[in-house]
This record gives sequence, structure tokens and C-alpha cells, in this order.
Amino acid sequence: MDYSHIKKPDLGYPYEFSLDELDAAQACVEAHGFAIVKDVLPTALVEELQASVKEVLDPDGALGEGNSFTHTSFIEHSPTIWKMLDHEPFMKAQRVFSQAEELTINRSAAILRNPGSDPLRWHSDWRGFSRRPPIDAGDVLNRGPWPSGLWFYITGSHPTHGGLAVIEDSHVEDWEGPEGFQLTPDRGSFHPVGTEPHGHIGFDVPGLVPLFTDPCDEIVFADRTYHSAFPNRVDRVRLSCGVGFRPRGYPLNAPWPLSETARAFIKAIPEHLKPMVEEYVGIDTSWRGDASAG
Ligand SMILES: O=C(O)CCC(=O)C(=O)O
Repeated sequence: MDYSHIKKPDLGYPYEFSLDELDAAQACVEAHGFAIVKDVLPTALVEELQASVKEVLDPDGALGEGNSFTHTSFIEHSPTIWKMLDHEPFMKAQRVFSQAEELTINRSAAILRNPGSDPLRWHSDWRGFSRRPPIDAGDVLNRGPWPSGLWFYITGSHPTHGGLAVIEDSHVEDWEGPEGFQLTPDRGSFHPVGTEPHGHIGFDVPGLVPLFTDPCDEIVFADRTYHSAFPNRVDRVRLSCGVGFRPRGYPLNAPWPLSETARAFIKAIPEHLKPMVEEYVGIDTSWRGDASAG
């Protein structure tokens, strides 16, 4: 399927903002579940990030055509992304989006999608739909009211190039799914009414907003916003990375010990950035809570 016919939509409200319009951007996230902020990072840093994502995720270029890879503790392995924490325009924006003056690093990620890589299943990152005790790391890290997406598509976001798509207004608590679809039983995804409850893959969804961004732009979406990624159908790798924050002092009680790489990261980060990692818990993607057994 070719998505080159998809154009930037006119939604009838602004959803692209400059760094001088952060309050309006946050109002858009609250009203519609997403926003784009233009030119948040300098080009030189974006070029360094591109090299770092490649170096950490696929140093030998061995991943191969059609494959993608997600790194879930990128910040522990990439001193380059620490430079974002020193870039005040970026940090000012994150304080607005996380609605807090004092921030802790919640999690980080980088994704590499080679040419030919598949589209992504529609999903919400929010893990608070169920009130069960946490069964995995996502349940621990993704149950707070902070934005889920604070992404940089550092090779750009475009429907032909594995770009991001969101569903406008899907971030509200009582959202029931797009017209013609119903939520899966765990509410993590949706499927066409009357079909098996498997998360939907496809771009025929009412309310879909394809996001077009340049490499220095930030994509923000709310904790519950449903999103997907187009397949990569151009002959260039697609790279993205992001750091997510939570307000400092938020009790998380992560049940796993800090990994060796998390401890090394906390030790190595420059002194003036240490307040942002005092409450960093890292991530253990192999951790399973008791409730997962039953
Ligand atoms: O691969 C992408 O662009 C989207 C990633 C994503 O949706 C996620 O990590 O939750």
C-alpha cells in the first residue's frame, strides 16, 4: 500500500506551534490529545542523535531490510541524548507538557525502522485501564498523567516514511473507539465492529491525523492518545527517539532493582543534571508481577 497520496490535513484548529506558543500547544494536547512544536532542537544536535541511534541500535548495520528495532533504555546508552537535558528550550517545553517545574526522567526510547518495515498496530500506551496490580514494566511506568509521547522523528515524520499517526480526541477517559470500530477488551487497541478483537493495523480509521514533521520538531501526545506508525516505504531508514518525564516526587515504587546500566548512567550523568535522575528507576522489561501468573 502506498501512502504518498496522504496530505497534511486541515483540522480546523491549529496543532503546530512554535517554542513561543507552548501554552497554546499544551492547550491543544488537552483539547485534542496531541500537538507538534516546531524547531525544538538545533540541527547539529539532531545530526548527532541520528548517529547515536544508529550506533546504539544497529552498530554494524546488520538489522536488515524490512526490520525495525526499539530500544527501551536508550538514555542509559547514549550520552548524546543527555545533551537534550541541557538544551533549555527543550526543557522549558517539557516542564509545560509534564505540568511540573521539577522533572524526573521516567523512560526513554529510540526506534530504528528500516526500509520495508511494517505498519504498527493502533494502541494507547496508557496502562491504567485495568486496576490490577502491575504485571509488567509498562504497568509501572505508564499509569501516570504525564504525556506518553514526547518524540522526535529525527529523520522526519511522513506517511510514506514510517511516520506517526494519532487519532484526534482519543485521549479522553470515556473514549469508545473510532466510528465503525470497538475497543479491544483491555481497551489497549480497537478493531472493526463485528470482527475478532485483535488490535487494528490500517489507516482507514475515522479521526486519523497523519503527522508531518521535520527532524528538529517535537511530537507530543497525551497519556492515553491512540497512535500508530505507517510502514516505511521509502529507501531511507526512519529514526526516532524520545525522553519521557514525570513530575519529581511522584511515588512510583518500581518493583525491580536498578540495572547495572541504569546505575552507570546515574553515576556518569553530569552533576548539574543529577536532580533529574535521583528518582530514575530504569526499566526491566523482563519483570513480571504476581498477577501475570493467573
Ligand atoms: O514506531 C513508531 O513510530 C511508534 C512507536 C510507538 O507507537 C510506541 O513506541 O508506542
